Amino acid sequence: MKIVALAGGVGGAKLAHGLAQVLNPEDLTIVVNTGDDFEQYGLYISPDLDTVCYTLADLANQETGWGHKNESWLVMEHAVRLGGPDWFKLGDKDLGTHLERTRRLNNGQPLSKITRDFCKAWKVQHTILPMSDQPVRTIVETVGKEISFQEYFVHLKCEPKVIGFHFEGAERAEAAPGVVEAIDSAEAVVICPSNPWVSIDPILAVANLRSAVEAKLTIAVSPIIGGKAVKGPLAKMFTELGIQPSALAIIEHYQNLLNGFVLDNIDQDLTKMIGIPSITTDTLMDSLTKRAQLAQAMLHFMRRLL
Ligand code: FO1
Repeated sequence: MKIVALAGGVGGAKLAHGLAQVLNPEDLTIVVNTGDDFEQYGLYISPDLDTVCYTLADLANQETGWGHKNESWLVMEHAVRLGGPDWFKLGDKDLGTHLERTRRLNNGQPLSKITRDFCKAWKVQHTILPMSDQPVRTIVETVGKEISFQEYFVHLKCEPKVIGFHFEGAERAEAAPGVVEAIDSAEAVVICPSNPWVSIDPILAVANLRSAVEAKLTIAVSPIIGGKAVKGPLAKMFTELGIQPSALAIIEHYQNLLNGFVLDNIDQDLTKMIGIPSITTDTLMDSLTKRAQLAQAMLHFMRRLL
């Protein structure tokens, strides 16, 4: 069964990894959010692409979910000692990725080709695509000012009160080569348990992507379990936007896009309030095996709906 997964952040990377464990390379394409991308030390950094690639390559830091495992921090230490910014931690191995990506981008190579070459080098067999080769930047609208995603998420530790989001460049950005084709030829689309506002909405904002997904059987996994986010500011964002954080709020958010929904077992009581087919299972991916088990449960669910 050919699947396209939309992913961003650590939760997205974990389910993408689970799907990669149970699907052949030709049956899975992962489309990744690039709205978090930004520049630091003159380097182009693409955190969600790196988080997904490192995770599938078994290179990811297991504690944080982002950056390399067994990392060293010598370059950053010296740069900070000279007065460089210290709030966005860049490990030595990770800097190798940013140096080479920046070099290639400066030579005019598109992000999608760079990602393909990096995946080959990292022995990632499944296809990982940025949502677009053109820049899209997630802007977090907070009381009194608009801030870039990393400024909000890392530098300000998600403290500012959120009032909205927008995605600079999305209206001009085209889907990266192969993205629409992968969705069109897939049996189903999986929306990973990523933050809908800042990890999935930027992908759906890129030209033709929402309409391409709408034409497909689409299943989402709730990133909210028992009213709480597994990781990150999602529940806080919902509350600040006047929305009760719950798996039901996720279904509301995606409106008519979903044909099926996957909740955690502890949200069993919510299923009677859901108007679309749903299943409950263990959605907390706190082990490699559980990533594959969730992916397997989703494939069974999809086969029932197809
Ligand atoms: N997240 C943090 O909370 N603190 C960091 O210092 C940090 C550094 C970092 C470096 C490379 C990278 O690929 C990701 C990094 N992240 C860090 C995560 C990043 O903020 C991502 O955008 C989140 O994972 C959400 O997608």
